[in-house]
Amino acid sequence: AGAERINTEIVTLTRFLTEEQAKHKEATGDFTLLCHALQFSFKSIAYYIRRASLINLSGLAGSSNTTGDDQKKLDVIGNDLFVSSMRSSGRVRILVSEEEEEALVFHENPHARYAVVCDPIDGSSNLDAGVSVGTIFGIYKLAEGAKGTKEDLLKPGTDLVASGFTMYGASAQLVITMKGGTVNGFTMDNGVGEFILTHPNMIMPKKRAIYSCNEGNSLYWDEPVKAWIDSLKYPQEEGGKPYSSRYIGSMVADAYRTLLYGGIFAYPADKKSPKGKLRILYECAPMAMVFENAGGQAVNSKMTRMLEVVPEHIHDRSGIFLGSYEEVQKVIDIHKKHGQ
Ligand code: P6P
Repeated sequence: AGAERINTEIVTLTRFLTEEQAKHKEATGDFTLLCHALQFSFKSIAYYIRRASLINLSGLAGSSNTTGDDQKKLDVIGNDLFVSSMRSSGRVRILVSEEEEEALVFHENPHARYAVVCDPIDGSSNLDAGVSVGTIFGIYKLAEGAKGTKEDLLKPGTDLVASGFTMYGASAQLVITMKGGTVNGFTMDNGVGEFILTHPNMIMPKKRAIYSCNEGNSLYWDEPVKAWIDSLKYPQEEGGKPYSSRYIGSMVADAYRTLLYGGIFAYPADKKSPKGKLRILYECAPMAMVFENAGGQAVNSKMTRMLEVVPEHIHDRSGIFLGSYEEVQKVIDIHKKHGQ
């Protein structure tokens, strides 16, 4: 009596997925099994990232990926782990990865009904500096009779059935959301080898004076973007205070902070990257769904709702403004003022 009672109401990701499945009477369990394979790949990737410096996994793999980015050894290992986990789940028909030029069609899973898009290790250029990197993923359900070709994936993010990311920071943090659902954050407990629900029903602050972008690109920005940034740095309203700048250069880390604290992350399309830098399928759309389900919003450089943007090819890029509802609204309003 009187002893500190420990919290025995522990919700693991495994239990969370079981309870989610129970809400859908028509569920076959395929989605649940796919998510178990997903969580296994996060655990495996986390293991190698933590040991990278110990077993000489840092540094370049001496190869480059589909778009000429130098591949780190961990990029290759992360991709191989992810591909193997998705293939062996038996529930994935087709997989698009930043590290694979072509979509991978799993002929051994001819009746599988899901397609997965992913960036196995996003932000890996920061790895050797110990910066948090992450895996970004999205899950699409294939239409009846789909042939399982990459065209099945040239869809708007509104078709996503689930999306999220895992950030490999002090501990592995998984954020996942289902279509029309809430956003839930899980923290990896290495002691029991489970993701534990630590951030149920994440709701973003409506506004927060933090902006996150690479101002080293200012020279290339168009007028509305420059006007927006200046309005944050040199507030015109009486008593207005300048925003804080926070930029890590790893999308998952910048996105996770923005989701928790509020504010806005931006990677605008500009004169140097006219289509933007970040990829629609496995960076922009999955993040946009998480942020919308947490009460925020996400638009591209034309101020189109990010989830309605359809990629022209599987590695297509886009500008993106992602964050608290009112912070993104400021960008939209300034673009309207500039006639865009
Ligand atoms: P820059 C990392 O290389 C990445 O793909 C994202 O994770 C990150 O947000 C962005 O590029 C950083 O780009 O041009 O600021 O280095």
